[in-house]
Amino acid sequence: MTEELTKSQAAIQMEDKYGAHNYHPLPVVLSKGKGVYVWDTEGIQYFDFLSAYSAVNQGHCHPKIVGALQQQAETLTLTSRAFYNDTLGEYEKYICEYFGFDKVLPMNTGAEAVETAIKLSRKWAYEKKGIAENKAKIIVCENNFHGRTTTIISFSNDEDARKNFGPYTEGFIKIPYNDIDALKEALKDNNVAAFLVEPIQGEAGVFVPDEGFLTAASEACKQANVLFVADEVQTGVARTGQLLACDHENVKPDVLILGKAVSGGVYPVSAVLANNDIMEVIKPGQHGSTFGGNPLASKVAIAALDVIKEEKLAENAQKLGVIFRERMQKLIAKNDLVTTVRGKGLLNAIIINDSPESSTAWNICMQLKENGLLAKPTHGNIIRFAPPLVMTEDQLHECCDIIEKTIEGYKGG
Ligand code: IF1
Repeated sequence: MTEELTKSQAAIQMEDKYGAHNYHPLPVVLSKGKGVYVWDTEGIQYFDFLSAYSAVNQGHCHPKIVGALQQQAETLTLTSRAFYNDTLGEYEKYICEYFGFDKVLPMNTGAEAVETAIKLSRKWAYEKKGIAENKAKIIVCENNFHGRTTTIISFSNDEDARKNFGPYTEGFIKIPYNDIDALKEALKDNNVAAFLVEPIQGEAGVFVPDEGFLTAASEACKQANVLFVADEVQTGVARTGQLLACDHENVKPDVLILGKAVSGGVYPVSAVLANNDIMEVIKPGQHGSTFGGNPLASKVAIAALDVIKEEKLAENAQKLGVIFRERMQKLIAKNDLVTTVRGKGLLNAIIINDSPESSTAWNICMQLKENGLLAKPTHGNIIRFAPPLVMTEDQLHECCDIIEKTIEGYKGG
């Protein structure tokens, strides 16, 4: 007689049988989320220390955001842009004033917003900068992560992300991250339209550039009449202790890319913001999306961004981030399994003292799960820690206790 499967086992089996195997999730099956907590199908509670890759900054199922979704869902969900509606203008005004830009082009996923920014930058280069058609180039950084579309993976150097997805889109120049001299050298090419950069490289392993890099990069781009395009899909919306990671240096990008926590993880919402001299190159029929800027997305995004300010989540991320890194430094001082902690606000990572090819980081995450905290390695031996920004100081200490207990008690294998 076959043994009765648990709900979790059944769910995993179904995904394995019917779903593409494009992920390798930690073996936990979640069925409920609230604030900083998630519960699995067996009712076990965990601290969520990934926040759906920084989409759930406001905490799971935030009542104000869910309420906005529910109310609009019973009113008007989607009109397409073939007609006007009574929410899009309100949302566009709200988000432009919120981030300080003249205009927004609303999209749905982060990758779509990155693609939009690439198209916008190229069009600006041809029609405003005067670069010869099809000659525009965009500078990107090694070890970037900007999404998974064919054009975006064309300038990735992550073999898993790009191998056998060719032929690749041309027109990208790769430079080392955090290397202002390499950027200045690349900017000598008169065909450069834009510099596309993550203010902190998330997927690569939470690489924080040197203090002043963003300022120097932005100024070098201005000198070269090149657009400074900040991909804040993961670092934006208060995650790093400021509203935007660029705000740590008071750098204002020419083009701002947002996603993830713009909706608090309740609905796919992304956005590209720029001033009129750039955004005006886009004319009717030249770009769009069925769901882009729909009434549901608009109301959810307004509520999600309200929550960030009302609950002072950037300030909380800044404060708790300092505490977190101090706690990790104390752990590093007494245990050589962890060598480094790095990050800003509540976007942090620890480096495990083992080869990237080892399964140590994965095994530690499996043990963290057993101890009530969910996190996942980014690359190899790096574990990203990104809890919801609504976490309290006491909860953060409880999580650090779990991490400490897990590292101290790790027996390998
Ligand atoms: C996956 C990574 C994080 C992003 C930045 C654009 C996008 C992302 C800076 C695209 C998306 C997600 C994608 C998800 C895992 C996650 C991720 F590990 F892939 F790199 F967060 F670090 N710019 N990041 O981080 O946004 O289209 O996904 O809405 O693809 O595995 P998206």
